[in-house]
Amino acid sequence: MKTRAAVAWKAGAPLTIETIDIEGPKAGEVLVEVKATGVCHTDYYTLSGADPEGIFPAILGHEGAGIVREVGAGVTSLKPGDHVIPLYTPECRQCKTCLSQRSNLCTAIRATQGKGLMPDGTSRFHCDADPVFHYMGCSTFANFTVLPEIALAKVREDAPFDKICYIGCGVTTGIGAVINTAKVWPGANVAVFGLGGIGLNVLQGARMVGADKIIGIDLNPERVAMAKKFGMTHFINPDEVGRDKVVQAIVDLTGGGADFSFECIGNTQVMRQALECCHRGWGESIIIGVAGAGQEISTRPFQLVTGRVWKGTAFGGARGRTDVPKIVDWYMEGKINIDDLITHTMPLDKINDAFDLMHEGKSIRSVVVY
Ligand code: NAD
Ligand code: AHE
Ligand code: ZN
Repeated sequence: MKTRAAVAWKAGAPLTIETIDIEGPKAGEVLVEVKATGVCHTDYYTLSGADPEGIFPAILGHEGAGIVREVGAGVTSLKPGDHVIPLYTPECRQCKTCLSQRSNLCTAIRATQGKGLMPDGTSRFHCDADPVFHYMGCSTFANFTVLPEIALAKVREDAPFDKICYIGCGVTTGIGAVINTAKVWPGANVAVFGLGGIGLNVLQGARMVGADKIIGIDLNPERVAMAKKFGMTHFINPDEVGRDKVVQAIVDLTGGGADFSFECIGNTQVMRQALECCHRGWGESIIIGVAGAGQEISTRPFQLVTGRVWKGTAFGGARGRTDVPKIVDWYMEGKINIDDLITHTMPLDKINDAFDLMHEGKSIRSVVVY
């Protein structure tokens, strides 16, 4: 069959809307009609050419929601009509990592996923007989896409696609980083670097678990009003206090350092600040931001010797098939706010506007509605 899709032909070039061929689902696979997709900073990161795994041509997008239209042989947990959220971190429940219960980084299909291919080593997308690569196993910038069964979370049918698509990455990453990865405790002091689509969800996660001071750090002063709404108690603009004084400002505000910090930008200099603003003896810094090819982090080992901890998180440590349906419930029960973070919606043919709005600092999340 055919599908409309926004194709990334090469690094740095705008996406173009094409009608391309999509094969039906093979064994263990599912055809999904994507109803809505968010545009995450990571989509831009890969499009920019900074992603060592970036391959072109590809159909980007990994923050979607939609409806199952067809299932391949052997699929037992999903049927046509089910509402689903694609998972770039699948949950096979059988690999060593899934069985360990120590990490969400399921290994069942990671190797082929990183090469832009389905688990059998081929692509379901073609344009003029040439393969077009999948992205993060999701490719939600296509109206129809194919995913392995283990990479789909089944969700309730009364939840609006144009809001819950954001649970496919940003919401779960931010809130999950607080709850699953850091395990922030009530009364903790928290510092959040970068108040975009991820950082604002870290704020609301920190407020949910009862953090005390929740300090937001961003270069964009226009983020303050939204950040306060999502739980920020104090704001630091590095351009106002001086970029080399941010760490001291946080240490002063918290009486010794943050119990937890989160880097939600992808800037390795800021990652260092996020570690060094943590409390001596126990402060933990969680890296969420994704840095470009070849970039490295550094600090004095003394920072770790004296008890600070550096960690990272992917998809907020969430086990997608288990946790994502629960987060959809939280949204439907009014426990978390998604609506205010979706600042822009657009049809697929305006998808490049979403990247422009991101760069201009005007959007939190743009959502493409098919
Ligand atoms: P975004 O563009 O919406 O937000 C980034 C924010 O950082 C903006 O508010 C911007 O003003 C601010 N900023 C930029 N440079 C800054 C600096 N030097 N100091 C302070 N603030 C600065 O991006 P997003 O969608 O929130 O994504 C944030 C990062 O998280 C990206 O690197 C993205 O790739 C990554 N990410 C990681 C995961 C994961 O699972 N680990 C999941 C989703 C996104
Ligand atoms: N491909 C990059 C790494 C990109 C990356 O870290 N991705 C995050 C999700 S970002 C979502 O917006 C992730 O989950 N990583 C774990 C994984 O297995 O990919 C690179 O550096 O090669
Ligand atoms: Zn993302």
